[in-house]
Amino acid sequence: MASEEIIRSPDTLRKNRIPPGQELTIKFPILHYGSVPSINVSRWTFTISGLVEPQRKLTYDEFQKLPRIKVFSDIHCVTRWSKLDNLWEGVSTKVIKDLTRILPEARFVIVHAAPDFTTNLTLDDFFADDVLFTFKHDNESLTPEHGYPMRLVVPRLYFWKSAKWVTGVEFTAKDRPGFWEGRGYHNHGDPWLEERYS
Ligand SMILES: Nc1nc2c(c(=O)[nH]1)N[C@H]1C(S)=C(S)[C@@H](COP(=O)(O)O)O[C@H]1N2
Ligand SMILES: [Mo]
Repeated sequence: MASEEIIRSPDTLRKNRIPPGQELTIKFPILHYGSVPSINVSRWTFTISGLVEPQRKLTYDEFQKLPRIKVFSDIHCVTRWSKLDNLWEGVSTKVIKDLTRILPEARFVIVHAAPDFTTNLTLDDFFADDVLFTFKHDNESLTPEHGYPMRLVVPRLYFWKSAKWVTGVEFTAKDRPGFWEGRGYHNHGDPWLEERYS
């Protein structure tokens, strides 16, 4: 049942779905720093660290067995392209709460990804209903360029927060700018407020 349910990201219900300064594309551009990592799922792990008790490390098989959701969302890249009508399938970030206990001091999440990538989110942004760790885009397995085997999707923020090749999440009391946030991108990144650079 749960796997059939599609969560609609609220921005897809707007009358005008293109945020200010954005242009529509039907392509799916590829953007990242460094080269595409080739990931062997038999060695892939997902680590939950920081202000959690206990710390957890899941194998690919363990992660695959977690309950699944589907999310329908739009993509808004800070380089000004938007791509509407994307279907994702994977694990809701809320499932983390069933895997460990998040300590009350935790207020932020640092998402860790290959190769040496991080991005930071508040707990509210990370645990929003439409945020997921996805294996699929439009019913197809993610390609290596788009994050195989797994990426985060944060539909309500610019796409740089949607880390590809995710390796884990770290809960922290203090905010810590991630890779792009430390290189001039906005700390939050709401496309409707044009939070592009800081
Ligand atoms: N691991 C990793 N994830 C990343 C990035 C990166 O450099 N490394 N770049 C981000 C940026 S800036 C964008 S716009 C999107 C692009 O995703 P796409 O290549 O699937 O379109 O990935 C995001 N996730
Ligand atoms: Mo980007």
